[in-house]
Amino acid sequence: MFRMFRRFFSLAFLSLLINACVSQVGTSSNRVYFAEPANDSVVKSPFKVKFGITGMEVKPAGDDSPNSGHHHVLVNLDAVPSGQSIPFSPTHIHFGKGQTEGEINLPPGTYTLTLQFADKDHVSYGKGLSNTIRVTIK
Ligand SMILES: [Cu+2]
Repeated sequence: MFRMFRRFFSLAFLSLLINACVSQVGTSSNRVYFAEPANDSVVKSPFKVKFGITGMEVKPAGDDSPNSGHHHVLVNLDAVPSGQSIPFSPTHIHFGKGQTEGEINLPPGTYTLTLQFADKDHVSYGKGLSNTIRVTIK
């Protein structure tokens, strides 16, 4: 009888462990990316940016939906660490209406653009929900 219990509990534990692994995988598949422009492309200003996302929902700033937020494009800046607010500045562009595309105007040169996803209060989800490309404006 005791052995059966032990077996049952170890099986239950094992399935918990597997569940934990599956949800881990689910979390790490959340990502953001530039659908446009392509990395290392040469574009003319103003140029169109188009954002892609998996595993999260795009909502306007202030919206309380779980697992949601809005996009930001950071110009020549690294991802904002998780839990830090994204400042409002000319190089921190907020798409706070929940836009999934937009237009950016920059003088000629080569730039890094970092797409950064953040919550309803503009608090960053960190590097895991960011993606950096390089573009040259001619
Ligand atoms: Cu924002």
